[in-house]
Amino acid sequence: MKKIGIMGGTFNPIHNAHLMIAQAACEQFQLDEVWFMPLKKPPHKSEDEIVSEEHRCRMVQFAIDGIGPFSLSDMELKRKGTTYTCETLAQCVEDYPQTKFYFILGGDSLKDFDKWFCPQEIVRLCTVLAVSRGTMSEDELAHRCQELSAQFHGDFLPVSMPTVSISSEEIRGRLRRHESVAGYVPEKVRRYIGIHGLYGADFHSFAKKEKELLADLAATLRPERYLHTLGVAYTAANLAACFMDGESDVKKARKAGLLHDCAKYLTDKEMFTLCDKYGVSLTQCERENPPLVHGKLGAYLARQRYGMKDEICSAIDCHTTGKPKMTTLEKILYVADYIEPGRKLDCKPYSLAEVRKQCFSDLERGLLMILENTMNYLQRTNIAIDETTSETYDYYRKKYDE
Ligand code: DGI
Ligand code: FE
Ligand code: FE
Repeated sequence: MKKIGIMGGTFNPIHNAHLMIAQAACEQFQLDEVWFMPLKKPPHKSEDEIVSEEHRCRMVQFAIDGIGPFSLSDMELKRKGTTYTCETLAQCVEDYPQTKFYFILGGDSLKDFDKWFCPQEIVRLCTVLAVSRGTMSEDELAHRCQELSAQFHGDFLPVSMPTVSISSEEIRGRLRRHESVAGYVPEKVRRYIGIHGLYGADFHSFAKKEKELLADLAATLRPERYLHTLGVAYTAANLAACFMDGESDVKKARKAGLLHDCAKYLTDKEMFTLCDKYGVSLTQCERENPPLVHGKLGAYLARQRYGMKDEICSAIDCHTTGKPKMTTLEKILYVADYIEPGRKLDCKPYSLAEVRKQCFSDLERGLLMILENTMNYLQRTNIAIDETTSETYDYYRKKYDE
């Protein structure tokens, strides 16, 4: 029988003690998995106190990234209306037969467990693992577990943990006072908080060195997007080695690749807000089609926050739509975005294999194939074609036909 631990919490923000608790529960009860389950914002708390579900989920994802048995569960967030733990657990039990569930509970919740909604139901559905967070000694915890087990006719088992007095509240306080939270939260979470300026944190000053740049990107882009970014950087560098002059061009192409989707860490709403804030003007078509916006905003961020030069910024600016009369670097970025090794695209009429070969023998011919595929895709899927996309296609089609 599979054993799954559930850690419910607001995770506002998630921190290292949460990870240690999950790890201790995992080891001491041989759990196969631990699900981190963010809970909804109670209606009486304000947005300042509890950041959005999206931010909390992304921080959890970054915190557990690479830790095999840990995963994010949006089960509670997906439920409609007011939710109660006992109902979510009942759903788990129903959805996952042949599984034993362990509900991991921190010391303070343990004190007023009897005031929870339907505590008997929770106990009937799963074993409760109780963790003391410094407020109770091991003996007191064991005693409290016995009391609760007797009172609710269920299993309450203590998890032993070294005392770590980190709390989300303390972290928010530190951030408000612009103190460092290094060591309190995983590094990616720390960067994420800084880049988004959450909890009144100092807005992160963006990195210039490549190592820092990579760390920033890894902490903000979703993992697939980060891998795509590395693929584009790698491909762009190789294309530059083929079609440009020297070492410095290869470096430029690599930087352009790394930063080309740097605005993709934002939601559509956040992108529009930042464009307004920074005075990045958008066309009507861009307002109606958010996927078009990240190039322009990315170029702005590349210049203002990462200190990139014009050549690189203009390549980022037009990497989604292209434009007539592109420079070699602009063509390289546009093409690399399409053919990087991790891409899985709906490619018609030219297959990705064909396009890749062509790009490395004749860059402009490859570019035209991609434009043709893109026009074909946009028409088939009924997506509004941006003026610049069709102008670019017409321009290179005509140039090639001549
Ligand atoms: O950011 P990536 O996913 O790596 O790739 P990209 O920058 O080429 O963006 C691809 C997205 O842009 C995809 O969702 C289709 C969209 N797109 C590209 N050209 C046009 C377009 N969307 C509209 N509405 N019109 C276009 O002409
Ligand atoms: Fe892009
Ligand atoms: Fe891209």
